[in-house]
Amino acid sequence: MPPSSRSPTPITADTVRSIADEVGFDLVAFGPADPGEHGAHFLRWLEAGRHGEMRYLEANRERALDPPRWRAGVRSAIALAVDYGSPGVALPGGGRVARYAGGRDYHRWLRQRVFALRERLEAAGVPHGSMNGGTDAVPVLERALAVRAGIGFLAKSAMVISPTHGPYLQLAELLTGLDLPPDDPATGSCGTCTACLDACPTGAIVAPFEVDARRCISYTTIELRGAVPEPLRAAQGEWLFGCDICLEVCPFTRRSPRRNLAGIDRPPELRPHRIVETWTLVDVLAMSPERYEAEFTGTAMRRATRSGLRRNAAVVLGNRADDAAVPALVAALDDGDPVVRSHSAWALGRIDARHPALAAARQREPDATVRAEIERAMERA
Ligand code: B12
Ligand code: SF4
Ligand code: SF4
Repeated sequence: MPPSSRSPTPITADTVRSIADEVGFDLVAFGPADPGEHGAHFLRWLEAGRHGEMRYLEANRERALDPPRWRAGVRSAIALAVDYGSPGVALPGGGRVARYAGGRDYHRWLRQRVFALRERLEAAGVPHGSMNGGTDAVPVLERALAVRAGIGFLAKSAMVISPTHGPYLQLAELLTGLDLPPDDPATGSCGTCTACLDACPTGAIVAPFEVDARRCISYTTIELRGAVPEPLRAAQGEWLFGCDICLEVCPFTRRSPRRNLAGIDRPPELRPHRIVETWTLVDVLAMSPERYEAEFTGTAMRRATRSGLRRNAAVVLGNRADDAAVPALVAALDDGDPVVRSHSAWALGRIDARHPALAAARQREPDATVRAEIERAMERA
């Protein structure tokens, strides 16, 4: 049956809402299945190169602008969100992790909820194969769909902020051929506030509503492979994975019902992972491929890769300038990964630029890029 002949809707909007609630979504709203006026902004952003090396965004461009290319016949988006607010996530002894990545990988459990919603709707009469959805790793502009459905308003930090739940929202969506009645736009706005623009340590929020990913710590610690640009390393501060500063300073953060829930009081999928409860930055820097596979599987932190996580750990150790990290950084100057060697040299240079291990490493270093990094580290003396 072609999608256009599916009206009237086989189930009511209230039924969809109550199923979404039952499968575990905190917010649900209906809106158009396309990004509308957000599409032009996305194109300008891509053309300005603000996506850096995230080539998948270019590759998905057509489907993001025109979701029926992803699933024929879709008309309405069921926009969904889960509040993941928490008091903050840090390794013992230092090294912060963005809240969204502190527990089990949300891509898995949230996608399962989207699929559960889809199955329940199919059982209720919505034709099989007429819906498509997911979270994050989907070729749609999730913020655009969420804003258009009324989950929240578009904030100057580029976050979608719910007037009732704040910015700590994981977004998901199910695109359908149903004619669901659109919800009203969310109330609220940033008004005259500029707290996130002022607080962003790298100036990544280049204008209200616009983030240059190349400067964003979330990009440099998660998506970027290879070296973190030197001028951004000090600004990375304590962040081992991701960054929450533009959310933490936001007055709407107070609206998150889960923001003060710690440990066992949290829903199981949002509880802190054993890595963030027991590992140190030195453990991350020194982890073997086997330990990485055994421990990071099932976490969102895996996105950064073993090399990226070890690189990030070196940067944070350098920023902390803790003498206790020196033996681990010295050992890492002999690592097989040139990215780890170069960032460890940078970190050691910040703690003790006269350390004899730097001069010795320069002598034996086979990689010209790493050698140059060691020399810059020694010049700080
Ligand atoms: C690529 C990406 C990133 C990149 C680029 C982010 C960016 N702001 O551009 C990087 C790696 C930097 C990143 C960082 C983060 N991300 Co991210 N990211 C994505 C991803 C995969 C694609 C987003 C994208 O296409 N960006 C390109 C820009 C142009 O589009 P956009 O961010 O959607 O912004 C829209 C609006 O800004 C709008 N717009 C902007 N200006 C204007 C002006 C007008 C007039 C109009 C009409 C529209 C408009 O146009 C854009 C398109 O709709 C989405 C998942 C998805 N599939 O959508 C998650 C997603 C956006 N990220 C998310 C999160 C949680 C984060 C972090 C908080 C993670 C962290 N703690 O480290 C940070 C926040 C940084 C920030 N302030 O944005 C959530 C956002 C949830 C929310 N409440 O908004 C998403 C939706 C993932 C999810 N499923 O939950 N992310
Ligand atoms: S996530 Fe951090 S670096 Fe990125 S825009 Fe927000 S405050 Fe800036
Ligand atoms: S900190 Fe202020 S300007 Fe930034 S998103 Fe929150 S309300 Fe908007």
